[in-house]
Amino acid sequence: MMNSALILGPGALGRLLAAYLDQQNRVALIGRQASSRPINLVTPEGEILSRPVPRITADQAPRQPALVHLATKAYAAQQALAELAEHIDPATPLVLWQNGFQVQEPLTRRWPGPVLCATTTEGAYTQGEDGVVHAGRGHTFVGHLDGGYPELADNVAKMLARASLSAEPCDDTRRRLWHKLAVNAAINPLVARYRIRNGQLRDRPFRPMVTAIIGDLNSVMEAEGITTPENGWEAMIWKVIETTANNRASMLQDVLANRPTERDAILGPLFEAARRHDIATPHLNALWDSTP
Ligand code: KPL
Repeated sequence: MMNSALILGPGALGRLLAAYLDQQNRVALIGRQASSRPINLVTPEGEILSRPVPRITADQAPRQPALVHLATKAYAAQQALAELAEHIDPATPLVLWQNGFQVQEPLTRRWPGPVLCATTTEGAYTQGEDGVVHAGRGHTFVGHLDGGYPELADNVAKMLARASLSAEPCDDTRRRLWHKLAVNAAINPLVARYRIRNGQLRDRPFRPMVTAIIGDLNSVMEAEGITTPENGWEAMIWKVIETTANNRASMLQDVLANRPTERDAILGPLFEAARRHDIATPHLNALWDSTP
């Protein structure tokens, strides 16, 4: 059942998934333009690999794919899926890879087939028309928002792991999404504003800024009842900064490419929660004002 998966969205994450999954499964990458050029993957070890992934447009999609990985930006997800939905079986399982916590809830409720959410700390950026640089190895959790479809989540995690993308199924997806959102809130707006790689956050003058943001995140998460990561927020966030030190975060890539950013999807849910619980978030507010 796991062959012939579709990956919707030819950005950094879509190309990364296509390049890795292609080794074991039949996959196609869907974008605005079809192409017969291979995807060039630069591995974290610096190896350059050419992957002959078919690149198609939505209207060329097979009617019954085994699975669709939705790998677009959060703000583009609903529209991209609506276009693909005209061509595929509505019972097709979906895996949502978006940052933030804006599309997961509505798409899970609206899509007729099973919907899983993936949260990943893989670091990747695009290079030219056909390339992707896998800048930092991360880990992916995959599961349904309410803990449903455990077998499917297990299969998807195994498929990723077989393709050398470290992954595991989870039954606490909501919590994992909030954790990833905290990571993105602490890293992405700052690196986008100062146009730096993730690892530079470890140095002055950025380090105290990250620490202050983590303080605000801590209050919001506590009020929202999100269980703290095993070793605390600081440890989790600094670990991702460490392992993706060489990466240009997705929001920086957006700014450099003059694309809209995922500011709303990442910071929006935090502000909503802060408002609900009447919590002051001065450092997050400043981030909002300074994020494109
Ligand atoms: O998710 C990411 C992103 O770039 O959006 C991190 C984990 C911060 C890696 O850069």
